[in-house]
Amino acid sequence: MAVHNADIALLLDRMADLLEIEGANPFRIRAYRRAALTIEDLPENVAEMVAAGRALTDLPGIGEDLSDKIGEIIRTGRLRALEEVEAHTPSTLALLTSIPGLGPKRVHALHEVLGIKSLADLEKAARVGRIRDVPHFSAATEAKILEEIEKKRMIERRFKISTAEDFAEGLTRYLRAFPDMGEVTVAGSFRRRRETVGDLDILAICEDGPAAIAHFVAYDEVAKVVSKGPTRSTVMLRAGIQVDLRVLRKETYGAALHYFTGSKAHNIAVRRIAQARALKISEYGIFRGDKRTGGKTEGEVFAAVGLPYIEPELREDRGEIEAAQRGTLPKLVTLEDIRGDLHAHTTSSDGKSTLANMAEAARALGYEYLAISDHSQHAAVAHGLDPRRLSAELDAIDRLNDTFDGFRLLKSSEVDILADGTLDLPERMLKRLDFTVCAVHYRFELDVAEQTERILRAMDNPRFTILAHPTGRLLTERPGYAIDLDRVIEGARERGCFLELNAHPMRLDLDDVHCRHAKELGVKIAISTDSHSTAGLKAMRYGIGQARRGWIEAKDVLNTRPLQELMRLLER
Ligand code: DGT
Ligand code: CA
Ligand code: CA
Repeated sequence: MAVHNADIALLLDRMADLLEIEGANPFRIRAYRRAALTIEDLPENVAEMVAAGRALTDLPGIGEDLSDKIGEIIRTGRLRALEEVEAHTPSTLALLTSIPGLGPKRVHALHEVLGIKSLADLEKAARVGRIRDVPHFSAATEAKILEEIEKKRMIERRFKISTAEDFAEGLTRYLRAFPDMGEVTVAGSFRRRRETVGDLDILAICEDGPAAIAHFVAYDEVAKVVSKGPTRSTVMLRAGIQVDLRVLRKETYGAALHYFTGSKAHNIAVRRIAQARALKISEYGIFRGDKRTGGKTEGEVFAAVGLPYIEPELREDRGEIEAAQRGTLPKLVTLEDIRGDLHAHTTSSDGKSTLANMAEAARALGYEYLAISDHSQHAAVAHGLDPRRLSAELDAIDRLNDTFDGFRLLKSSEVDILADGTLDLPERMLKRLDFTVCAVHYRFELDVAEQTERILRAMDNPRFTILAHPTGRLLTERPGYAIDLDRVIEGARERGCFLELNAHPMRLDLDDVHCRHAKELGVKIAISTDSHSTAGLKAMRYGIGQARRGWIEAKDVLNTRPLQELMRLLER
C-alpha cells in the first residue's frame, strides 16, 4: 500500500492536537506540527525517499525521533505513540475542537478547569455561565460557543437532498401502491430543491383519508408515529427523518400543493396580494367571502393573484413575485439543456471507473463531451497525476477520441491551487490541456483575505479556466473555508474565468445566492458532477436544482453550449 505524504501529515497533526489537549510540552507539540507541515508541503513522496535510502533528518524540523516515527507510519500505516495518547484521551474531548473557535489549547483549559469531557458537558457549562470565568474566555466567547453548538445541531438535523430523495422514492412508491391512491407528491423544501431538507412533506390524493393514513403508518421503515388523524399524520423513519403526510381531495390539491411547497415567505407574500384583492388563499382553496372559487391546480392559485406560474425553485420571496408581475421571470435551465460534463475523474487518480467506461457512460447520457479532470500531483491522497502520468492520460484520450463520432473527451485536470496561488502543473503541461478546473484542497485555515488573495492570484494565470467547488464546504459535515465570494466572482469577471457549480449532492457549491450573483455579473458557470464513477454522472440533476434556485438560465451555463461554442468560450 502506497503511503502518501498527506497520510503522514494527518497522523502527525492529530498527535499535535491530542498532545495540546493534554497540555503536553509546547516544544513537543510544535515539533509535530512543524513536521506535519514539512511533509505536507514536500514536493516528493516521503515513502519513496526512504525506500531510496535517503535520510529524513535532512528535512527541516525532522530529527531522529520524528524520522523513526515517520518510518513507522510508512512501514505499518500506524503510529503507536498516537494510539497510546488516544487511549487515555476521551474521544469526545477531541471532538470539541470541531467547534469553531475552540482550538486544542482552549479545550485543554476547559478540561483542566471545569472537567469538561464532551459536547454535552460544554453546552451545560455554557448555559449556566461557567465558561466566562475560565482564563482567556469571556461572556462573548461563551455566547459564541452556544451559538456554534446550536449551528452544529441545525446542520446535523438536516439531510442532503440526495438522502431525502432516497427515502422519498421508497415511501412514495409504497404509497402509490395503495388501491384508490391518486397523485402523490413530495412538497416542501424538497420540491423547491433546497440543498438540504429538514423533513419531508408529502401530499396524497385519496377519497378515504383514514385508510390512506393507516397504510402510511404501516410502512415498515416507520420507527415512531408522532401524530395520527383522519387526514394527516407525522411519523419518524428509522433513519431519523421526519415525514408529514396530508391526504386531500382532488378539489383542494392545487391550493394544498402551493401552501405546502412554500416557502413560508413566498406564501405570505402571495396571500398579501390576495387580501388586497379581497380574496383569501389557504391550503383549502381560494375563497371570496364564504364562496370557494378555486384551488384545484397551482395555476389557479397564481391566476387568482394575477401571476403566471412560478417554478417551485424560485419560491423564496427573493424577487420572484415582482419578476412575475413584470413578466421577467427567468426561463430556468433544465437537465435536457445539458450537453456535457466538465469535471470527472477516472481510475488514474481517485475515480472508480476507467477512462473508457466514463466515456461510454457520458455517451449513453447523450452528451457531446466529457472533460476528464483527474487530480494533479499535489493531491497525493487522491493519487494526483504528475506530468509523466498526465501525459500518458492525454495520449490515451487522443487514442479514444479517434474512435468517436459526435462525442469528444476533453483534456483537463483538477489542478491544485498551491498555498502561494501558483498552479500545481508546469506550463508545458497546462498548455496541452483544453482547459483547467482549479481547486483549493489544503490550507483551509487561511483567513478570508489570504484565501481570497490566493485564489485571485491563481486566476491571474492565463491557464486558469474554472474555479472548482468555490468554498470547499461539505453539506451537513463541514463549512467551507473563509473566502470573499463576491470578490472572487468579480475577479473571475475581470479575468474571463468561470465558476463551477459542483453538482455533487455533498457539495452543491456554489450556493443559490452566489449563482445568482455570478449571473448578474455575467460570469458563466459550469454545472459539473465531479464524478468519481460512471454512476456519479447522474448527479447532474442536483446541480440543475441548485442552479434553478439561483435563477440560472441555459445561456448562463457553459455546458449547455455545443462543443464548438464551448471551446471558444473556454479560450480566455
Ligand atoms: P424544511 O423542512 O426545513 O427543509 O423546509 P420546508 O420549507 O419544507 O418547511 P416545513 O416542512 O416546515 O413546511 C412546509 C411548508 O409548509 C413550508 O415551506 C410552507 C408551509 N408552511 C409551514 N408553516 C407555515 C406557516 O406558518 N405559514 C405559512 N404561510 N406557510 C407555512
Ligand atoms: Ca419540509
Ligand atoms: Ca414539515
